[in-house]
Parts: sequence; C-alpha cells; structure tokens
Amino acid sequence: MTANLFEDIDAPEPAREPLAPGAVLLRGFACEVAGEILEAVNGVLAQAPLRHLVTPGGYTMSVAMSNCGPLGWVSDRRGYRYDALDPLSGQPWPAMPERWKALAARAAAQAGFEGFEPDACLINQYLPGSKLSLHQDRDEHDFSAPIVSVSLGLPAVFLFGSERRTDRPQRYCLQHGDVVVWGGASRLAFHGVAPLADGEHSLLGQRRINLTFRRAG
Ligand code: MD6
Ligand code: FE
Repeated sequence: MTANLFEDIDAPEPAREPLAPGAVLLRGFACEVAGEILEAVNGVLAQAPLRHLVTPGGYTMSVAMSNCGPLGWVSDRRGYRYDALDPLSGQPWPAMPERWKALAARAAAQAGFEGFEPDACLINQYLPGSKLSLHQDRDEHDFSAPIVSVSLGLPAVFLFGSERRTDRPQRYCLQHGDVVVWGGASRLAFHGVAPLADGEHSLLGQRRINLTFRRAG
C-alpha cells in the first residue's frame, strides 16, 4: 500500500497536550459536535435549571450548575455529595444524552482510559467574573475512572496543580471545543478556573459552559 500524504492531512490525530501523568488536553476534540451538544444542553437545562449552589462553609458559588445522568453533584450547608434526585424538583436528573456518553468515552480512550462509562455529567456555566477555587474532585466512589471535561464558549484559564494544595498551579487556556481528560496519577490533583474574562463567543455569547463527565457511583 502506498502512503497517502493527503489522508494524513484530512484525518489528523487530535493534538494531545500532556499536562501531567494521567492528565491530557485534547485541543478541539469536541469542536465538530459543539453545536449539537449545546442544543442538548438547552434541553437538559429546561428540565433542571442552572442554580448557584451554597458551599458547606456558607458561600454561594459564582458558577451556576446543573446535572444530567443517574447521579448529580450537589452542595449545600450539609456538604458535597452526589444525589440521584435534583433537590430543586425532587425528580431524577434529566437523562445523559447517549451522544455525550460516546464523546466522553472516545476522549477518555484517546487519553488511555478504555471503557469509561460516566454516570454523572455536571454542567457549569461561567459568566464574566465567575471562577472556581482550587479544589480536588473527591466525592466519587472510585478514583480509577478518569474525569472528562468539555469546554464550550468563552475561553478560560484552567489552573492545574498537584495533589498538594500549596504547589503553585500551571495555567492553561481552555478554548471552545477543548477536552481535558484527567485520571490515574493526576486524579486527585488540585485544579480550578481563574475569573472568566469578558468576551463574546459566536455560539454562546458572554458565557462559558463546561461539562464534566464522571463515574461517581
Ligand atoms: C471547569 N472543571 O473547567 C471546571 N474537574 O469549568 C473542573 O473542575 C474539572 O475541568 C476535574 C477534571 C477536569 C475539570
Ligand atoms: Fe473539578
């Protein structure tokens, strides 16, 4: 078989930027399906609206959140946890679209985590000024599964440190369509999002939407 230079150009390997052992940034991985994802986001949010959760310490988060899938991440004065019911409605969270699960599994596989089956998808909305303080994702039962994070809309500065809160984090600009996969040795790394800068995105306006897929139960 002759090598075809043009085939390589037509079907490039996604750019894979290692952030740390077990953590990979897949640039533009979700670009092609972004429009379709956003339509489904609107459907989910019509059933389970965005809301500002209160932390156990009594602060109201600047990021607005909702969930879909069998489990949803919630926070209130009693703590952080996953719950099968939306506390606003008392109803189960909306179903996770099959196409989202497939995208998350493909991204995880690209990063070396085969067989990822998310049971929770946290939807985060950032407006200019919204931020997420450094934290670890540690409310899931099983840390062997990675987390897959899809960024849409305005760009954000993602802070990524180590398992020690005191280590100064690295900064990465996450653009529309970028996907971060996070697991293995990095599963408990501290991370956060710097205050969102003003801007206008052609599909999302003055917003950033982030989807994080988890195996929580
Ligand atoms: C965000 N993401 O990007 C917030 N957590 O809006 C997260 O907190 C996060 O991107 C675990 C793994 C990847 C993430
Ligand atoms: Fe997180």
